Amino acid sequence: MKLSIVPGDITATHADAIVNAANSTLLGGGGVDGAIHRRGGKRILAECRRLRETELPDGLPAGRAVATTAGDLPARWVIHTVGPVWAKTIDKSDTLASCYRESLRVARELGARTVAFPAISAGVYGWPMDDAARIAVETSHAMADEVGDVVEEVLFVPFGDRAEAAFRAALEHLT
Ligand code: AR6
Repeated sequence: MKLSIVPGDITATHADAIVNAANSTLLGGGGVDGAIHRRGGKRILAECRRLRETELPDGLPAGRAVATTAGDLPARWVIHTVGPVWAKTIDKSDTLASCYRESLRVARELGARTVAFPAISAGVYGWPMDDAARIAVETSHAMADEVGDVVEEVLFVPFGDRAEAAFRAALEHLT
């Protein structure tokens, strides 16, 4: 399983599945979530609403992942996951790692060969970028044995120079 860095806007990234840094309501928000719903059109929100009415009446808990259509995006699926809100006194690293693990498990079940991730929790939710990038890269790398029979490539999509530098450093640190 290859790990790559493709900086820019994830809504323009060509991948089988694009991961959304959503919130528990699944009903939209700002940041990457807002961009995905804006560019992906109404079908994504319609499926999110259906999920809320059926299997997720209380919303999607942090660390879990669920898929919908990608609507008008250049992808087949959007995988919605909810990152933890960063907190100084509580270590929620395993919840953030779980976002990557669960998203990749969903991707494998769907048959997605390429999966694009934003820097989950590193925006509105306040996670320090270097640490967010390290968790993203290390966790995805560790999933290769479990999902690599289907998922051929994981694309990290840092938004801005600071995020790109963090992801490049995290990837270099692996090898
Ligand atoms: N493409 C790629 N990355 C982006 C894009 C984009 N178009 N737009 C922003 N980013 P955030 P979170 C980066 O805040 O911290 C929403 O309101 C951004 O610069 O989108 O997990 C949800 O509804 C940052 O590096 O997600 C939740 O309420 C990274 O994506 C809450 O924000 C994540 O920033 C989730 O917060």
